[in-house]
Amino acid sequence: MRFLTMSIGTVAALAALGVAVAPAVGASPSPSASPSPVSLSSLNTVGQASPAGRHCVVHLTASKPSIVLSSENTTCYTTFTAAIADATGGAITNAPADTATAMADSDLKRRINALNQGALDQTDGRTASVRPTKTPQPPNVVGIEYEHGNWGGGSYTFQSPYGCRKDVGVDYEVSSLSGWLNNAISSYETYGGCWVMHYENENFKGNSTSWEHDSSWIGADMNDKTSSIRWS
Ligand SMILES: [Ca+2]
Ligand SMILES: [Ca+2]
Repeated sequence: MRFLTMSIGTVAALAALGVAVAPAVGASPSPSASPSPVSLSSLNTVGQASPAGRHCVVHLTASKPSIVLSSENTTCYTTFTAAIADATGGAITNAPADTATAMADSDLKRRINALNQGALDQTDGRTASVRPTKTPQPPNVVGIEYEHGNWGGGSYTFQSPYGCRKDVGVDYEVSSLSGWLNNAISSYETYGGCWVMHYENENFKGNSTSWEHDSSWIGADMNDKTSSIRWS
């Protein structure tokens, strides 16, 4: 059961921003299944039929742990396989092409979590050994957000330099979603020892979920309403 923080006042209708961009700069792995990123402008907005290219990766950085989704930090692909290859820095290139199949793969989850050094034990949701890296290591994943329930449909994978740390209140946050992800999230997962909280409005306002690891269904109160997210 989730605790809901009731908002006071009128909730402003948040239009999908329809970001029009070129593919993000940078070397992304190019698995054969989907070598080319697609621009955010080619993706649909909420309520339209799902086109190809709905699997996006958001690149969070230590220097900017709080972001607004934009072309500067987001790259989208036609398959989940390609998105996970990007998000893991090329460490995992054989994730299933669709999310529902991928999330039924417990070994895939283990491998994603293994990116976070020493972070395999999530029994208490935390790991003592997760901390800023001293030496270069592969990118981590803090969470994946899904368009539909049961981890289906399009996806947004949030890549980070390291997982969530015990001594940090909020490790990463997105203050404003955009494109099709805004008001579309129906299920989610976390990795790297992170918990996630979803908020109805931008800037962490309005109703919210509680801090959770994952959910196959965000619940009727928050379904297709999330506009900002925090990981801790
Ligand atoms: Ca949805
Ligand atoms: Ca919203």
